[in-house]
Parts: sequence; C-alpha cells; structure tokens
Amino acid sequence: MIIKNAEFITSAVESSQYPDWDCPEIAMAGRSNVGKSSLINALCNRKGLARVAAAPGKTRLVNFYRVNGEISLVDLAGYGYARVAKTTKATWGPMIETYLKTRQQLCLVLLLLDMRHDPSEEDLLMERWLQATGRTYGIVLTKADKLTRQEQARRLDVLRNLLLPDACGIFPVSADKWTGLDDLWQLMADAANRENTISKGR
Ligand SMILES: Nc1nc2c(ncn2[C@@H]2O[C@H](COP(=O)(O)OP(=O)(O)OP(=O)(O)O)[C@@H](O)[C@H]2O)c(=O)[nH]1
Ligand SMILES: [Mg+2]
Repeated sequence: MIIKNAEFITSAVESSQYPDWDCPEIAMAGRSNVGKSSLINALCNRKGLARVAAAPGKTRLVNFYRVNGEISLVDLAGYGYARVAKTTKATWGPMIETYLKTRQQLCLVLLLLDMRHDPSEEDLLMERWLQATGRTYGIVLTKADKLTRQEQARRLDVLRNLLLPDACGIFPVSADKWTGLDDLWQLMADAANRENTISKGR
C-alpha cells in the first residue's frame, strides 16, 4: 500500500462519537503493550501518529485514523493491564465490546499477540469471542524482531497449535524493523474492498 496520507480523526467513548462515515474500518485488539499503536504507525509509515509508550495502558478510548482518505485503522485500549484502576477497567471492557459488536463497517479485526509468549487467558477469551461473533479476524504476531528466524519459525508452529483455526491468517510482523507489513496490508486492502462492495448494496 502506498501511503499518501494518514491522519488522526477522533477518539470516542460511546458509539454516538464514532465518525459518521461509510469508510471501512480495521481494528487493532490485544493486550496492553503488545504493540497496537506501534503497528498503526508502522502501517502508516508515520512515527508519531498513534501514541506509543514503554509502559502499558497508553491508549485509552477508541481512536480512529484514516489512510489515503479511504480506509480507517482503529486503535483500541488494551486489556489485561493490572495497574489500571478498577473503575477505568470497568468502562474499557464495554467500550471495546460495544465497538467490536455493533460497528457495521468494521470489516476486519486484527488480534495482536506478542510472538514471544503464549496467549494469555484474556487473549484466548478475545479470540473465542471474535470467533463467536462471526467477525472476520486475523492474528498478528508482534515484536518478531526480538526473535531469530529459527525461533520465529518455532514460535509460529507453537502458536498455530494453541489458536483456533478460524483466523483468516497469521502474520508475524515487526513495527521496529517494518517486516511483514506488505502481507498484512494485502489482507487489509482485500477486506476493505469487500466491505466497499457490500456497503454499496446496503
Ligand atoms: N522491538 C519491538 N518493540 C515493539 C514493537 N511494537 C511495539 N514495540 C514496543 O512495545 C511497547 C508498547 O507499544 P505500544 O504500541 O504502545 O503498545 P499498545 O498495544 O498500543 O499498548 P496500550 O496502548 O497500552 O494498549 C513500546 O515500547 C514499543 O516501542 C516491535 O515490533 N518490536
Ligand atoms: Mg496503544
């Protein structure tokens, strides 16, 4: 994908604050610190578009970005971060769930997992939940640069066995070294094209 422009559009808590457009949306889900915001920056070829932090819990709310005026990337707050206050956590769950459940033009969810680790209970819950809702989802394995090629191949095998067979693909990537992004863009562009065709018929 050639990135002509990438822009932040808005942050939302409730569905009334989502952008009023028919742009196909692709969401990044996963635990805090897995690299959701970094992946958006890498995919958009822009360093500071989405805010990244070494400490987990950086992204709050549902954040909408738009690429080339035609496809939207949605950065979600991460789950599984113990140090976030209980009251904050109580609002994050429903906020993410409402978006994932109700958003019509959401055509693909990317579930991010750190390639070095086995999925957590919450990761597996999210995976099962996505499968049950019938959403099209892909698995993105982040931080591949922290492993050697050999380790990457081994982890890919291990993870494949731990995950459901329903994902539309498993994509190892590095937001640091910018690897694996072309294949991912291909998946995303296909999903967006399909959504554009479907929405014309609505
Ligand atoms: N080496 C390496 N580090 C990465 C990669 N992706 C993200 N990181 C680092 O991981 C940390 C967390 O990245 P974020 O993109 O903020 O993670 P997030 O999933 O958006 O986290 P929350 O907003 O807290 O949910 C940062 O220090 C990033 O620099 C990667 O592909 N390789
Ligand atoms: Mg983030």
